[in-house]
Amino acid sequence: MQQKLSNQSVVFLGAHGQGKSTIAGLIVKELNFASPYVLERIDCHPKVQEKPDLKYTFLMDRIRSEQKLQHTQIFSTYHVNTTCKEYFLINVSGQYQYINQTQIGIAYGDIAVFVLSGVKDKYLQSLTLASSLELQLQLCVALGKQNIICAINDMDLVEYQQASYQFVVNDFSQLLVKYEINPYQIQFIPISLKEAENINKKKQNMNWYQGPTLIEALDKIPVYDQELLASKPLRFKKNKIKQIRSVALGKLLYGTLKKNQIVSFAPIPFKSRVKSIEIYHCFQEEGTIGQLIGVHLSELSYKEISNGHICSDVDNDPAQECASFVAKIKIMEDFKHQLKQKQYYTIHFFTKRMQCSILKIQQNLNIKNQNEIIENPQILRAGDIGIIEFKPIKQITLENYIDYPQLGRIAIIENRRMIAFGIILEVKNKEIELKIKQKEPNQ
Ligand SMILES: Nc1nc2c(ncn2[C@@H]2O[C@H](COP(=O)(O)OP(=O)(O)OP(=O)(O)O)[C@@H](O)[C@H]2O)c(=O)[nH]1
Ligand SMILES: [Mg+2]
Repeated sequence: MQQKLSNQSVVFLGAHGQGKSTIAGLIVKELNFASPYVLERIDCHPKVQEKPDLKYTFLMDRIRSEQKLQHTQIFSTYHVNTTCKEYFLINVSGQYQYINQTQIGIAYGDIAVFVLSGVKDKYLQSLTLASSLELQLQLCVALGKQNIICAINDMDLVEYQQASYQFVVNDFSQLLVKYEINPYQIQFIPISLKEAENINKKKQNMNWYQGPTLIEALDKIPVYDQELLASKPLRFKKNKIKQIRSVALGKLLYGTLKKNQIVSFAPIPFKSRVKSIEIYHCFQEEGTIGQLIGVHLSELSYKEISNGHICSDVDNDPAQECASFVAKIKIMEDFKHQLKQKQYYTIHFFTKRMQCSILKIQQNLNIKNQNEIIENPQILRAGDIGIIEFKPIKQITLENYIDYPQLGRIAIIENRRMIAFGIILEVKNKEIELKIKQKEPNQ
């Protein structure tokens, strides 16, 4: 019997137009997962006939408006595998206006591949406030994504010069250090769309580069302990990628999801039965941790469950609606204002982003005066570590960091910059009474 491969999701990040979709498409092509029929159809596209380089970009950017405007708009995925791992490639947009989609991608990704341009001006442009590159890196830090790879693209445009590569490596390393990431543990790979340089195979143009290719670097990233995650109560995050009848699409984060299991989708108060489980167009008896799966439900339709709803087992620690939560957060050193009680802030959770008000600042664990703890302070400033109680303005399901680490992390964003990040210590839930959804009022 064929051995089951472990799976990981790879999200491609970077500013707009740096080549994220192109690199993801090239990986699909290099691993021979692109169907000849699809490639033939793409070849006939007038834009591809004008500029053949777009062929692999269009493998990921499949929607007509994306192809017309030549930028990614919505989250798209592709399923590929190498000899040692299965990958879900996640393609997101680099533009700030689609930050919700980008956040879903970051939350789902086990490995983040930052695509940076080797062309100095294009790279420097990607670091400006208008681009969302730094915010993407901040969200990776806040959501605890530690597996990062940097791909330096466009090497053909700088004549494959090592100096251009080195400039980006040195400059981006400084940004990584700012967020306490050790650049020596990160692989920087020079790549190019032309001849698919250093994607799967090394070509002759960059003999000065001795490191692994992009696919080798992905294969080297260790896999997480799937058994440990599967032993916890069920948590499946629903995401609005596609809307087909009563199929909930999302990622299995913890526990096991089996056919005929009775589940609920917090915060809505209805139970449902899992009719079938679909993984990349194949029906399966149960879902595997980390995979992006489609769950066919009886009684509930996709209209009732929306983005960010959490599916859990009704008999084993069912998820609830959050009334308020206490979080320990660290405020960034470059935050120029103050965090005050009763003010509203936009918080990015694993599931979605939402406005929350500060109910109470409980403590300031002032790191500048190591031993001092200030109880009930009125404000928090740059560099402080605080314990704060927040109240979300709308329905949301949250979990504490100890029980469900992936669901217990937060980032506070203001003016396109992260101003604080931290973990959820305690969640005060509203009790939901679960009931079966009745199709007819009298049934
Ligand atoms: N010459 C050259 N062009 C490249 C390379 N990689 C990507 N491009 C081109 O750069 C353009 C933008 O690429 P995309 O893959 O759409 O960029 P993106 O990062 O996905 O952009 P958004 O989806 O808008 O965030 C396309 O026209 C590609 O053909 C490369 O290595 N060399
Ligand atoms: Mg794109």
